[in-house]
Amino acid sequence: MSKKDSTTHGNVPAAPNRKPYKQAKFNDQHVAFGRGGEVHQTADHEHDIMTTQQGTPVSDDQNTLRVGARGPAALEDFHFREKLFHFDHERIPERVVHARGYGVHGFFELYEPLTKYSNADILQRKGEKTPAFVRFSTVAGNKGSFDLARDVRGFAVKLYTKEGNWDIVGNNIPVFFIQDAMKFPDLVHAAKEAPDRAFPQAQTAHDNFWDFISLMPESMNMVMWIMSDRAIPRSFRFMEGFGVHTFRLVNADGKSTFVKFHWKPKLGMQSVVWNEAMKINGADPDYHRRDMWQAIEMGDYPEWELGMQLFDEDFASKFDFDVLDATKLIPEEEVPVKIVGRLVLDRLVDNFFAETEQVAFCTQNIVPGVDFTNDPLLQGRNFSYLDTQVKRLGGPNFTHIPVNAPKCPFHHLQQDGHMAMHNPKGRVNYEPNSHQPGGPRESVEKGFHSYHANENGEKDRVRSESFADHYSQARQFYLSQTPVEQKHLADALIFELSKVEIEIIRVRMVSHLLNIDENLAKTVAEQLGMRQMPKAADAAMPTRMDLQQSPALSILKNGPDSFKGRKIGVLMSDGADGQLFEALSKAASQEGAIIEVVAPTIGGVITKDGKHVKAQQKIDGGPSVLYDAVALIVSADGAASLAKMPAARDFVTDAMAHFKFMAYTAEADALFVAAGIRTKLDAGCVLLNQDKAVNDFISKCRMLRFWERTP
Ligand code: HDD
Repeated sequence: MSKKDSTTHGNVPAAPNRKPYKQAKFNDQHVAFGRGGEVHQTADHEHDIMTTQQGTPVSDDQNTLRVGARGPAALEDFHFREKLFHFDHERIPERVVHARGYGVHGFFELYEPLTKYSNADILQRKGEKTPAFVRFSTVAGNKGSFDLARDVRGFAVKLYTKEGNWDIVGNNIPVFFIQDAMKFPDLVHAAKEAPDRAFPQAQTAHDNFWDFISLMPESMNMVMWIMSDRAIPRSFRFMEGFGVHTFRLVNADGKSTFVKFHWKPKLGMQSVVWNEAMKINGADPDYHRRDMWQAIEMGDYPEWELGMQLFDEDFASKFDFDVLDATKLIPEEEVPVKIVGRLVLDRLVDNFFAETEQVAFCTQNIVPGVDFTNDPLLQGRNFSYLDTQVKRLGGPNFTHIPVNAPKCPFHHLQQDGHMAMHNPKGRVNYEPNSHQPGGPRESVEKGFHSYHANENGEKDRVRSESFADHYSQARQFYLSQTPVEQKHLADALIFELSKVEIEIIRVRMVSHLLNIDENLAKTVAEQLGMRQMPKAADAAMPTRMDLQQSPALSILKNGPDSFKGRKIGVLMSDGADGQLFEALSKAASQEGAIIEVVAPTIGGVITKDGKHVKAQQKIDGGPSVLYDAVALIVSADGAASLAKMPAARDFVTDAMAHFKFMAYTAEADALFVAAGIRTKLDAGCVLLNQDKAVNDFISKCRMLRFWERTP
C-alpha cells in the first residue's frame, strides 16, 4: 500500500489517528500540524468547540472529506457544503444610494419638555435619554468606495422611542437638488457611473452629472452647497446634519407647528481642502470611519445638539420662499434654531453587517406628535424607503432584525413573509374578532393621529409657482461665504467642469452661474479657458439681489475656536528632543487632541536622552494629510536623512499647501531646504525654541487652518 494512499477497499485500516499529529509553535501561537503539514488549532474548552449552523460539532475545519489523501472529495461532506454554501450567499444588494456608510449607537437626551409643540413622548421629559442609531454615508459612491469624495453626507438618525421608531433621515446639507421625488432616479442615474462604461463612480466631476444638472436650474442652490467645503467634511464629527424638509410638530390639542431639524456638532464644523481630500483617499480610503471608530474607542464620544426652527402658518405664508420646497432653506437669522437636546454616539456596532448594513431607515417612521407636510420630495421619499428595504433585506420582516426592531412593546396581526422570526400565536390573525379580547386593538387616545390639514385642489401634474425662484438662495449662500470659502467653491466648480468633456455643458453651467454671481461666473469661465462669456440662462424668476447674507451658512464664520478632537502628526527621528515631545504631548492632551508619531520606521525612535518613543506610522504611510496640524521634532542628522526621503519632503510641503499649522525644531532646517519651503515659513509655523512655544502652537491650532497663507 503506497504511503500516500492509506485507504483501499477490503482491508480498511483502523481509523487513523484523528488528532493532528505534531505539536508546533509559531512564537506566541501553539498549533499542530496535520499529516499534510496543515495547521490545526483545537478548542480548549467545551464551549469553544466549533459546530455547523445546525449545531453539529466539527472535528476538522482544515480538510474536505475525500477518498484517500489525494482522492476525490465526497459529496456527503455536509460541513464543507454548508460552509461554502453560506459563504456564497453572504452578500446582499448594496443601497441604491448611500451605499457606503458607517453606523454607530448612542442616545438622544432631551434638554427641556416641548409639550407646547408636540405630544411626542420623546419630547416630554427633561433629561430623558432615548436609544439611537446613526448612520453616516456618502451618496454617489458604491459600498467599497472612498470616504473623502466630494459628496453630500447622509445623516440618518433612528430614535427608538417609547412610541415606536422615529427616523430623521437627513443629510449634512439643508437643501436638496430636486423639488419633486419624480426626478430622484434621474438625479442618481446622472450622478453615478455611466451605464455603458461603469465609471466614474463616487464623483460628480463628469458629463452625465453636469449635463443633467445644467438642465435642472432648481438644483443651483444645492450646486453651491456641494461645490462648497461642506461636501468634503474633515470628519462626521465635525459636520452639521439637517432634516431638510419642513415637518410638523403636533401637540395634545392638535395644534401644528412647522419645524425644520438641525444637528449642531459640539466640536464645531471643519472641512479639508480639495487637494488634501484627494490625497487622503489615496492614503486612507476609510478615513472618516476610522476617525469615528478611534474617537469612540478612546471614549471621546461625538456629540451634536438637536436644534429646531419652529414657525407657524403665518410665517410660512409671508416667507420669501415656499416651506414645502426642499431646494430652499430658512435662514437661521430669520427663524432661530432652538436647541432642545443632544445626541451622543457612544457605542460602536458589534458587527458591521448585522447593524450598519442591515439598518433600514424610512422617512415614514414617525411617532405621535410628529407629522409630514406636503413637501413633494418628502412624499416621494415616504414611498421609496419602505420599498427599497424590501428589496435590500429580502422581504417584509426587516423589523425582525434587532437593529430595526422597536425597543418598545409592539402588537399587530401581520404575519408570515420571508424570514419571519415571530408570528402571532393562537388562531387570531384578524381584527375585529371575538376570540381574543386582549389582542391588538386600536387606541384613539394613544394612537397616531394625522394632522387635520384641510386639503383640496384639482388633480394635475403640476409644480407650484412658489417653487420657481432657483437662483436667489444660491446667490445668498455664495455671498454668505468668506473669501476663502468662495475661492474654494470656485475652484471646485473649475475642477469639476474641467472634467466635463462636452463643452456646451460647461457653457450651460456658466450661464447659470451668471444668474448667481457675475464674478463667480467670470472666474469659472476664465479658468475653464472660455474665450467668451455666454449670456445668462433664461430664468423662470429673476434672481433677488436683496436677500440678506446668512452668516450661519459659512463654516469659517462659525469655527469652534478649539483643537479638541483633532490630530497632530509629529514627525520624529533618532536623537530628537524627548522632553520637548513630552511637553507637546501633554499640551495636546490637555486640549483634547491626539498625537500620532510618524517616524522613518514603525519601530519608532530613540530620543537624545535615550528614551524609546513608539511610532504609529512609518513616514511613507503617514502623510501629513492624515493630520490637522504637524510638528517636526528631529535631530540635525535625522533631518538630513529625512531630507532624502520624498515622503518626508511631501509631509512638509503638503502641510504648508493645506494651510496647516506646523511646529518645528531648528534642526529641521535641512528638511525644509530639501523641500523648498525654508523661505516660506510664516506665522503659521512655530519654532519650538522655548517652553511657551508649545502652548503658542496649540493655541494657534485652535484656528484649525492658517488661511492667511492663501496666495
Ligand atoms: Fe434618500 C437612502 C437621505 C432624497 C430614496 N437617503 C438615504 C439615506 C439617507 C438619505 C441619509 C441613507 C439611509 C441609510 O443610511 O441607510 N435622501 C436623503 C435626503 C434626501 C433624500 C436627506 C433629500 C432631502 N432619497 C431621496 C429621495 C428619494 C430617496 C427624493 C426617493 C424618492 N434614499 C432613498 C432610497 C434609499 C435612500 C433609495 C437608498 C437606501 C435606503 O433608502 O435605505 O430609498
